[in-house]
Amino acid sequence: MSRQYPSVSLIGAPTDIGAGHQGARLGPEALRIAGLGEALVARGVDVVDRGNLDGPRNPWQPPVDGYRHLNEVATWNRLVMDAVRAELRDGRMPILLGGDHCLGLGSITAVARHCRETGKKLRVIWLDAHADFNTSNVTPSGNIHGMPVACLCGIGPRTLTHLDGEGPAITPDVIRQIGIRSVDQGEKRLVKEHGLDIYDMRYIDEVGMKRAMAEALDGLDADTHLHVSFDVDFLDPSIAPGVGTTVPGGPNYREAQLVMEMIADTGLMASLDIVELNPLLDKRNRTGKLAVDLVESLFGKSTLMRD
Ligand code: NNH
Ligand code: MN
Ligand code: MN
Ligand code: MN
Repeated sequence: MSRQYPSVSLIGAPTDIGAGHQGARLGPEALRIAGLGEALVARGVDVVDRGNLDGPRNPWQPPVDGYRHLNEVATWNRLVMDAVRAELRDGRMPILLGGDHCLGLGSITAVARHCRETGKKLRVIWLDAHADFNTSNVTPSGNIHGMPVACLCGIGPRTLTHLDGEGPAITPDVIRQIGIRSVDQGEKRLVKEHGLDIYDMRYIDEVGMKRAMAEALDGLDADTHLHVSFDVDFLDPSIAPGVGTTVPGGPNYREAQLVMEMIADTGLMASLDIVELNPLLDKRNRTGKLAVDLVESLFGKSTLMRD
């Protein structure tokens, strides 16, 4: 028999408020059409689709003081935080359907709070081509989807670093970043300064995905809440073209599967973000379907005889 998973709630956050391309706001529908809910039901998971959150539209303005759409980003993230928090309080597993990656801020702020309240340890696995550790001083774009990790660690504007009225959600030691291959100039200095644990593509080339993931997942125990923040641009663009910021040289299909399978093997994943899918840049929802395929593996689909 397969492992028991907690009940899942799908939460759509249809916005590209933090991105430099429009189209990620269509991500939740593309994931639904690709069969995300049905695929989880087929895995024996109880799934409820909560529908979409309703936040401000994208005014498509240039950055102001190094931030594009700061107020709208804060509003969307508060909505996400409250929705994720409600599901966790109910003992359910929230799956955030983005939307761009600025929403990881709201999602993980809620998860971190839940962990403080329940005495759980938190580990965040951040699957991405980018480190998302920019600040208004160093960002090349002003796009806040390049800043959520810094904000979560308390580096950023107070509206974002204190989203729930409390202090920064996490410290850098909570995070493991996998697949990184595009870090901006000033961002490089910041990630070093703050000691971020980054398994970049160079390291993965050298030691292999298996060892990189084993290290990233080291030290977990039954009291750990594992949060996975899956930026679809983590994947190599040859298999996942439907994202706004493609970076060549990402994990191939098998490497990506291995990542998901090794996470599934821990049995500890308790919340998930799927972000940055941009159906307008995709080919026949291919990237959406691939994302669903990989999420199925997060729920144990391709793991034989280990349940
Ligand atoms: N680092 C770039 C920036 O801050 C790109 C960020 N884009 C992302 N991050 N998709 O995951 O503008
Ligand atoms: Mn819980
Ligand atoms: Mn990202
Ligand atoms: Mn990215």
